Amino acid sequence: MASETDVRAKLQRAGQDHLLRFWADLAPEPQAALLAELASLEPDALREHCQRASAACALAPGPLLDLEARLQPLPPERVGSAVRCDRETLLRWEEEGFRQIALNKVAVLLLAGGQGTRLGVTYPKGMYQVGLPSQKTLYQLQAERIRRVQQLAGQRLGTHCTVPWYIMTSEFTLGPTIKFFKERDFFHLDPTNVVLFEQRMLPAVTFEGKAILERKDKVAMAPDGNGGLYCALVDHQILEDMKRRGVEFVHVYCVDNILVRLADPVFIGFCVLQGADCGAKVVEKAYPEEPVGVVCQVDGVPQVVEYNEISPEIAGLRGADGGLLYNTGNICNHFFTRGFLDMVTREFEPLLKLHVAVKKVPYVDEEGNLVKPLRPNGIKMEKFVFDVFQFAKNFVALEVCREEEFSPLKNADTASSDNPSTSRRALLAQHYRWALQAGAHFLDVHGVQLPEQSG
Ligand code: UD2
Repeated sequence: MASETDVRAKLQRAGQDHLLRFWADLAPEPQAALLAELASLEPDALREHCQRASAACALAPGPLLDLEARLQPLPPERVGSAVRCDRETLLRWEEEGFRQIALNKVAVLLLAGGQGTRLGVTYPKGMYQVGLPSQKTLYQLQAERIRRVQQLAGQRLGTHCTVPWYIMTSEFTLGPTIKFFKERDFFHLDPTNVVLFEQRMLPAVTFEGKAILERKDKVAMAPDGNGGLYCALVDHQILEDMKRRGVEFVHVYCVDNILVRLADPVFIGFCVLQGADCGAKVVEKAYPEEPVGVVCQVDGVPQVVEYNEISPEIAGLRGADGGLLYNTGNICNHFFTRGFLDMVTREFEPLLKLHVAVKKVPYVDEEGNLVKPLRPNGIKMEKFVFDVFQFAKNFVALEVCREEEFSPLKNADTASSDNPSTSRRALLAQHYRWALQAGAHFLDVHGVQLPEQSG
């Protein structure tokens, strides 16, 4: 193990030796823990990270400047619609998707390294249950959908197939997620087909470019954003694992959308038949300020402009038909070929933009007292999963029906939208519609048929 002297010298090189200022106060065990944490930070990378964070924050967090002139909606030839296409086309996409699944060429990859701060839970969001009668959690719903899509593809094509489930976690979510899956017998999935791996963490930094101590013996660290995926794929040899299994297409999605369709055959089939290397599902934005990224073109290249980086003026622009000009809302459902991911990890990852998030980061002050700041005091730097779209040779987007596919759980019930109640209602309404379509009637307690509701 590295000695205190070595670590102190490294930190001095990085201009960060204040991280050891409480060293003399610590007992041997916390000393060892702090040393281990600090030893893992490479001095040049640490110095660069801190300088970059402070410089990027000084520049101008918030709406990107001069965006309006550089922004355009996606050209129509890049966008398909599962809402407006004819039935035959939809069935063709679906058939192709099922075929690829049956051939074991499709995997799903869950981004589950987030901290769920807005929802206010201390455990991974996937373990949350929104109060369904079945009491199922988000993880359970997802696991069951994987089993079902495997079964449907297998039945159609007479094979026995597997959709491996890759789950990216972080220091916060790995341990509890593994425990949760083990205790529930991996929801009857074969554990060898559930691959959990961990993304990297980065220090939170003050506006002056100093890494923050959250305790005398602990640096304030945060996951490096869902775009940390690309480093994590390399760190844990995930693409090699995919190759070994014959996986060619990956459906990447975020943990909190209760309606998510894992390995959605329509989406997979659409992207494969378009010859896409990269794709995104979109829904029509509900209102200009909705917290979803906008899938569009910047300087003629497909990109997502995140909701906190677009100005209200641009978000509110209307087209000739009166609808929002930038109405293709990102629902964090992405399609990548393994080849594309391989290229990104080898060539493009270092070019990914670092996005600045200014947050309230608890810290210890000069006297060693724990402070919970009332105002933002720290910078967290994050990469975004969709920032690789610009490197695609053939990017496509597929519009899907919001009611059927998107109801994210972001907030606690105290907020008016994207909360446990809205998620619960969205799923129950979907099941109600399915039951009606299958010919079911709903009766009241007296056995009288209830009028059909729109959902
Ligand atoms: C995400 C999209 C946004 C919109 C919205 C729809 C990004 C960057 N933004 O915004 O454009 O589509 O979802 O619901 O994708 N995560 C990690 N590691 C991290 C941080 C996050 O795995 O370091 C995961 C997180 O667990 C979640 C997903 O990424 O599954 C999205 O993260 P979020 O909820 O912070 O993103 P949000 O709602 O700001």
